[in-house]
Amino acid sequence: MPFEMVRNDITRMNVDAIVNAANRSLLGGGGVDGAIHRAAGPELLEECRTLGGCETGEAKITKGYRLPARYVIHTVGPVWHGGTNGEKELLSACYRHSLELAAENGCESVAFPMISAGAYGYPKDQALAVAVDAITAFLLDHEMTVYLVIFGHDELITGKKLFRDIREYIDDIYAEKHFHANIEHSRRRRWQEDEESALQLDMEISKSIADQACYGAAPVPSAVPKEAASMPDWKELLKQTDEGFSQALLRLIDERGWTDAQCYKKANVDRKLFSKIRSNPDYRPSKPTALAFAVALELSMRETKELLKKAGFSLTKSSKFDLVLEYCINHKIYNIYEINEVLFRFDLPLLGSGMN
Ligand code: AR6
Repeated sequence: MPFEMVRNDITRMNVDAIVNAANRSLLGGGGVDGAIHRAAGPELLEECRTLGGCETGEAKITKGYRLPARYVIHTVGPVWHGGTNGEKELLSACYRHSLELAAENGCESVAFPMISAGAYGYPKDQALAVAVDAITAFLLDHEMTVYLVIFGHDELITGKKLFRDIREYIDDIYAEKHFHANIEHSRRRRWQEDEESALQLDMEISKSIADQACYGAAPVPSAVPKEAASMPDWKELLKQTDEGFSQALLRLIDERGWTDAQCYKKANVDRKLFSKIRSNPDYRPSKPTALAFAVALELSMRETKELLKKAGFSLTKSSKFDLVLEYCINHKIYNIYEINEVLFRFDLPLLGSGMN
């Protein structure tokens, strides 16, 4: 996955470079800075002494010494003074400069802590938003795997509106499930019936097309509802029913006139995995990957279900993950990073995929 949020201690990250939220002296301190120096050993401080400090918003690189990471990139975040002193631009510059330095040094994977979000007092939600924007902007024209490491479970407690709305939505559904078992039961039956009538419709459409192939122009079967009768091109529909996930995906990309890169970047899927999907018509993605493409392509709920079906999946009301996706797609929230932030807060799998 090109961009991923993870819960971890950054000193344990097995990546090419980890980023340190340092101070301008670069001579160590508390928080993540202290943890990195302790884990890397005294040689790190020795090398830092040779660097002559670092300005706010800039970045410098050293070796990683005893850390699993090859390099440490030291950046200095802004101290929060209320948000009117250029804090956002400076924080964004920290991410950009660190990533540029990582690219110059051939790093393919980099892990960041939430710079400035501890001792420097930057409000966590805002710090997170700046981090996500800066990292995803960089990834638009670079191939790299970037982790944003969230430390501890209390990090993102407040949550923004979208998270609260979705939590409410899920709570409502769960409450209904627990306290109105009968309603739930009849709902289930209705979904089942919907599914059955959809299946019935599929069968009738297929039969009609088969008739058309045998006897020429076929009339619309009388049992097919009006909406189905106005469907554009039945032959096309059957062709689409037959195509696999990979073919469907490539067709949808073509229909939009997009390049592959526009699509896989929007889907938070890495280039290597996309090449694999492109070259293998039988490729079966994981559910989060299939959904990542549905979101990137801004599919409707119905189109999403069709695409998922081609990968062998469906959406259910009893899965929190599915409910988050259902809410977002129904509300036309197609920013994958925004959705991933919500999934992350719920401790659910994130959308997108990589080869590793
Ligand atoms: N792994 C990942 N994230 C961590 C870890 C860890 N081991 N430890 C803390 N964090 P802070 P700042 C998170 O205070 O706000 C230092 O003394 C932490 O929860 O380390 O940029 C420097 O020398 C928070 O979300 O850095 C500077 O003087 C984030 O890392 C000053 O603090 C940053 O918190 C820099 O302050």
